[in-house]
Amino acid sequence: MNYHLPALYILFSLFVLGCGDEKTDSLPQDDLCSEPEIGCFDSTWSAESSSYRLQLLSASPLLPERGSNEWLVELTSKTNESLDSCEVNATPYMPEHGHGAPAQPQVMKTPQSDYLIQEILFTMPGLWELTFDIQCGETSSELVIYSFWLEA
Ligand SMILES: [Cu+2]
Repeated sequence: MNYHLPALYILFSLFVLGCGDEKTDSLPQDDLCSEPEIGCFDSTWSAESSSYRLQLLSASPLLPERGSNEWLVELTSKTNESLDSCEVNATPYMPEHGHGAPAQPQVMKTPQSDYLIQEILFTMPGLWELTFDIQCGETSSELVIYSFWLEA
């Protein structure tokens, strides 16, 4: 597994998106989301449970697409302490359709204690809900949820 791939993808994506685009310093996310009231994808999203916070560090592709997506997330306590010996599971779900993804994403802890989530399979446009099940040490697990609208 190559932990440096997401960064390369992002650099490449920035280069491609930057060409011929007036807004070279920011991604035209609003233009790409037809349902801002539901929630456009935020490339700097963070989400919390009562004890934990997840922060997206990078995504490949940079904006989610149908097919396989890869996200790198940082797990900390809500007081911003780094955490060790935690297990993270991610489950995609479409609440409006009542179905999930055809396979469970693979989660790999990186040497930096971030979590690389691979094979997040978005099969169709619409509202997607990512539920992250976080278990640290002997404490009971908590759920962190992030939802966004996936464009066609
Ligand atoms: Cu669906």
